[in-house]
Amino acid sequence: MNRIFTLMMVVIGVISTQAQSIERQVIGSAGTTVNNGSVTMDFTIGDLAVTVITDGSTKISQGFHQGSLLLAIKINPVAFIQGAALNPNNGEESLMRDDLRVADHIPTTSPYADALTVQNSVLTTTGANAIVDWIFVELRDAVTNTTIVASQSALLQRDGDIVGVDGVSDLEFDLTAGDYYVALKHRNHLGIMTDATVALSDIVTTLDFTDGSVNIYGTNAQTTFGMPSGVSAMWAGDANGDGKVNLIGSSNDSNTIRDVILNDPINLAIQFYGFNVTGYNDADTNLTGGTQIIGINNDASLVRDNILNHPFNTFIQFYGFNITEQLPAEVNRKRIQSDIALLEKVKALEAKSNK
Ligand SMILES: [Ca+2]
Ligand SMILES: [Ca+2]
Ligand SMILES: [Ca+2]
Repeated sequence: MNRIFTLMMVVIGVISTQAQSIERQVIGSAGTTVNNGSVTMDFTIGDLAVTVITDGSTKISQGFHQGSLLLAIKINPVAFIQGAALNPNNGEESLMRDDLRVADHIPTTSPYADALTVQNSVLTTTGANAIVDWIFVELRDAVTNTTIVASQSALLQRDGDIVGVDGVSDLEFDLTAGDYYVALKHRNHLGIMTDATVALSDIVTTLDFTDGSVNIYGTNAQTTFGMPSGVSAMWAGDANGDGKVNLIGSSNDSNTIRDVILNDPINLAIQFYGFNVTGYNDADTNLTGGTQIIGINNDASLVRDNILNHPFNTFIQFYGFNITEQLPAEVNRKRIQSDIALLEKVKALEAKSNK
């Protein structure tokens, strides 16, 4: 109590000192720390001049203290991943399948870089809000759309809602309100991005990528093949995650699926093409919980069917066709940078001629 009282006296002392000085009462535009012997004073952005006094073990706050300038952005993206939407459960044609969840194959740690985790209890939810798989959400810079400003792993529900790791909440990003591109990625589906920036704020923004209400970057970035009427989905079949779906040629997805089957420890000696590798595997393109190359609805036939049903290939039916992920490429970023450099040169020339 004595120490607090002493500190209170210091605070009062500081206040009375400052009360005589008008300039010290302004709201600070920058932060700093003043250390005066055993007492430290903190000034942060937006604070009145007197904020925190501490002797190392006790802290007293004085005046308006602004903890953070950031308001979380909230979004509710809605998307379908084709692999989980094909061959829906009877009577649930408008929902994706949750075979991975039912078979207990969804890892509690995200397969994406941030390695977020989900509680097992979240994966017990059934019905429309049951979890289909992990998905990855990016917010990109409004000027340079290859620059990822923020990203996070999220959970995809059977009805397409993309939610936080609690399985129900809107996604939150610690960013100031503003315009961003929103991109979605999945480990064996082709990623997609909004064609334009979206104004995001702490009031939740719903972005439905399935119903045409959001224009999507690129050409045929999504597919309607095998989907319910009026629903677009992210292309399935990128078993090796290289941003392409292809059946023949080097690094094709069909070979990846075959290799997973032939290299499975249980199948290594027998090399049985009909072997079913169960578990969470990127080669399981239709998310059944098993990777197969022969038999009905096998994972390689989905790759083939997608290639033959791409709008650019339905007429020719070329097996060597590649479906390419429609996300802005590095080349675009370089082009923007060179455009900026050119613009600066023009501005410099204009400034010269105006002299
Ligand atoms: Ca839902
Ligand atoms: Ca691929
Ligand atoms: Ca499968």
